Amino acid sequence: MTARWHILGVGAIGGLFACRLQSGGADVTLLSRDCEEASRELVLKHTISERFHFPQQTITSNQDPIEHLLVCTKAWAVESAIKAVAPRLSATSVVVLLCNGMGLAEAVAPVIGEAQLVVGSTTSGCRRSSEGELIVSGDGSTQLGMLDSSPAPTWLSAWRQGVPEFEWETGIRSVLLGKVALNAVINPLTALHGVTNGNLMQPPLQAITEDVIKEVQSLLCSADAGEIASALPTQVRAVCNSTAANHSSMRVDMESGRRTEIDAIVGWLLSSLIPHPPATPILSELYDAVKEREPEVLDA
Ligand code: KPL
Repeated sequence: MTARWHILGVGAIGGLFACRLQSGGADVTLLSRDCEEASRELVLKHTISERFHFPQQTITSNQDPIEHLLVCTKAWAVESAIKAVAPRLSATSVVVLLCNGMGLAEAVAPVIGEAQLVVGSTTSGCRRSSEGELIVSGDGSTQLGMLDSSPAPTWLSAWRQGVPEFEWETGIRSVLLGKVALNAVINPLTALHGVTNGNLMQPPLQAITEDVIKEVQSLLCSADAGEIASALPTQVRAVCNSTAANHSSMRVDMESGRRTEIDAIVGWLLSSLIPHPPATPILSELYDAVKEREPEVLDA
């Protein structure tokens, strides 16, 4: 039977996964906050250019049940976005969070009732061109899993067929911790210096990148995540190289005058990972510098 997926948060990553799931055989509908159009075309440019067509619903216009919901909103918008569709969820629904940052599952759990919550991580590189096309700069890898380490569910077919380097992961918390550590290194530096991800691997920013990696490693080691800490330098290098031309999501947000995900990324590492974190002066300074640049009136 064809799986039905609704996508909430159709930015670069949400759009990319909408195309990937449709390619994998799923029946995909886009959810929009304000767009009245009943359908939408997305153009995906990778090695070739492809056009995908989707039905579209405004979040509140339709009350049909949602079977599978993929959430790709900004971290700070996840809770309110899911609240808006919560009446369409039931005990048989699946909600997949594919967002940057940590602490989101805990915030969302009370909102989704008995629906099943799945969390995920991707290192896929994708940006939107000024014409709105989705430009893929790196396939990356994508993992989904449940925080209680449940084995793979039966609805993964479209993911396995449409998403490159996809895996179901029973140790998803470690994957998310690795990703938040990676984002804590790459995102604030690229945003504050206005550079591409690849620039972090070259002088003059290579030295500060290495210093930030060391501070993030010290946080991870104090939280008994030594293995993730050891893998971090290689991970940062690999992602900076595979998405070298990319603007990180935090850079894009900052340059567009939007709220960033600094709280769910660096804020979480500094305040929620462990009760008594070691001193991380550079990371704390980066956090403050990004907060200073956040717009005063936050968009929703
Ligand atoms: O997740 C990302 C982001 O920009 O938020 C990376 C992996 C750094 C790719 O740009």
